[in-house]
Amino acid sequence: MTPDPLAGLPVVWSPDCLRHEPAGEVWLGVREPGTEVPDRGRVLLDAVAAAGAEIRSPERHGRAPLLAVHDAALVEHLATVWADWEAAGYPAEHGRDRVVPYVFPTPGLLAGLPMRDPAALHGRVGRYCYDTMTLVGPGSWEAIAAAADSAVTAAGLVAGGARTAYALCRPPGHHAGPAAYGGSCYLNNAAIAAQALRDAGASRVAVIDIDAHHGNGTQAIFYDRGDVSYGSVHVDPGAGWFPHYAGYPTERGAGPGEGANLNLPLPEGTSDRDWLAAVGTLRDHAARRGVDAVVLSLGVDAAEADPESPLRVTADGYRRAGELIGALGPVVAVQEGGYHLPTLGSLVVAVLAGLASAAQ
Ligand code: SP5
Ligand code: ZN
Repeated sequence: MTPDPLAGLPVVWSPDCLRHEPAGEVWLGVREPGTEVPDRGRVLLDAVAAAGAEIRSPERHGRAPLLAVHDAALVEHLATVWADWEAAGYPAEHGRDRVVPYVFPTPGLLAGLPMRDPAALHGRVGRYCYDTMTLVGPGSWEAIAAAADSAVTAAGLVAGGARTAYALCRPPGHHAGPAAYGGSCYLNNAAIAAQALRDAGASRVAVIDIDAHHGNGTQAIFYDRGDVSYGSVHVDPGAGWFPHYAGYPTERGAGPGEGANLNLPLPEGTSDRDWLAAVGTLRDHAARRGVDAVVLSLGVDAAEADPESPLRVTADGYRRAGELIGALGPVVAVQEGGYHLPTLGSLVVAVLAGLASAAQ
């Protein structure tokens, strides 16, 4: 590899992305340290800077790009819930230093009744959240907004002619749907970037998701649309993996989006050969539909050493995935998962180097 494999590659980064400190996740009733930690941002920044990338700050884009893919009520909830939680005095109670819901208005609870807006904040916080692993604390909103701004800024660079741009953002986004957050995700940065590309004039956008988990939020946002396709390779939810309820191959899109959604679940233990074959299938699917710009949901948690998935992709596999996807067209890469701090930086650099070499 050349000494500066990412020379000149624009990377959009805000230190505000460090301000989200979930301080754990409640997993099967027990608060554990959690893996979506601020150090992920620091490690990634060090790695791309050492590889010669050009670091720049996001512009502030306000709420419009968020509201283009999310319900206003979800955005308002995320922007205000921590202040409300604090004002209501919960943090002073033992262990209640983060927002964690306890009641979720599932279809079974509502049983046909209309949705309510409960009076108690602790009743209301389950309304937009679907798990116990996605905590909100002081600084979370600043990071969530900075991550979305980074994605929009990276999309703007590509819309303006850059062949590749990378939004180095956290918290990640691909599990966040139109009106729901979970899976360590709050707003869907990749979907926001894809819609920003559409609004900047790209007629056909392909979202390609190589995070180890299915991006149920991105799928939901674009499920009935033909202008933004979604393809994902991920560990098989049918074999017991998050997000459990989505990511099956029978989910192919609806209405004008029929056939635009492609899920390729893989068994535990899958390594480079079969994983890259699936990435190639995603590329072919996007190419067949026609693509003006690509959004790459860039999670590297399918790596061998990652604690959150049983896939076994190597750094070389990631570089080759970058080459495959970079050949499709201009790419906005948006950071998703990837949790093994010692290798995280080199894995993301490998993908970005593959994208950059395909763009030559
Ligand atoms: C963006 C992203 O990669 N989100 C991944 C969310 C999946 N989290 C599933 C968590 C399952 C519990 N983790 C077990 C850790 C064992 N202590
Ligand atoms: Zn993941």
